[in-house]
Amino acid sequence: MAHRLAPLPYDYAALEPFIDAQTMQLHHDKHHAAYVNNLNNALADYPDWQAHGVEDLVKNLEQVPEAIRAVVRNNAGGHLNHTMFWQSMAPSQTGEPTGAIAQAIANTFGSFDAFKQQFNEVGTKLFGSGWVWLVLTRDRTLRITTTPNQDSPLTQGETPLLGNDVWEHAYYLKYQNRRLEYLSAWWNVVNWDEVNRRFQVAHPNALA
Ligand code: MN3
Repeated sequence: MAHRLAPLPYDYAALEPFIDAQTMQLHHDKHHAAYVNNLNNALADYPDWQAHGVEDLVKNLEQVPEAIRAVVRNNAGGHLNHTMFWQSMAPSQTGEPTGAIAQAIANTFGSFDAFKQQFNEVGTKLFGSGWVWLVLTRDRTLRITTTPNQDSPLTQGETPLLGNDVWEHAYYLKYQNRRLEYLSAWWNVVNWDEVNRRFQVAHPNALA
């Protein structure tokens, strides 16, 4: 059972002017596709591992055969992270969180503006390629964290609720070296309905 690249849930140009169509096309059709292909190639000689979903793979990396563990870590992680990333964005958003996650963010970080500022700062300071995340920890608190490369917070037992890709391929065509400008613009396309859905699954008892 091979892993598949799902189509983008919107047009390449749907997130303009915040993320440009050419970046979206290359990012999805080339970068994400490569993670999927590399993962399938790595698993080709390991039929017992082909039925595992990507979440399962990144949660149980230590059990993956050592010969393919690094490739699976990078490419199952890349496939999972990008699938979440596309779903975490949408056109015509308000730029403001709603529902239970809005309340939880305000309770944890003081305000949405304070949260955004902290998230942008952490994303700006991340050295090299990686992701900045809002996660739900094991003890069900919200936390901003980063992972290097294509690592998933799931490997550390934390549940990713929202993540931004700060690899240069995610923004360089439009923003060049101005990562903070990209991080700041990105809030305009965050799909808070999807973040709330994930929050609900991860923490069904959170107060609305
Ligand atoms: Mn990427």
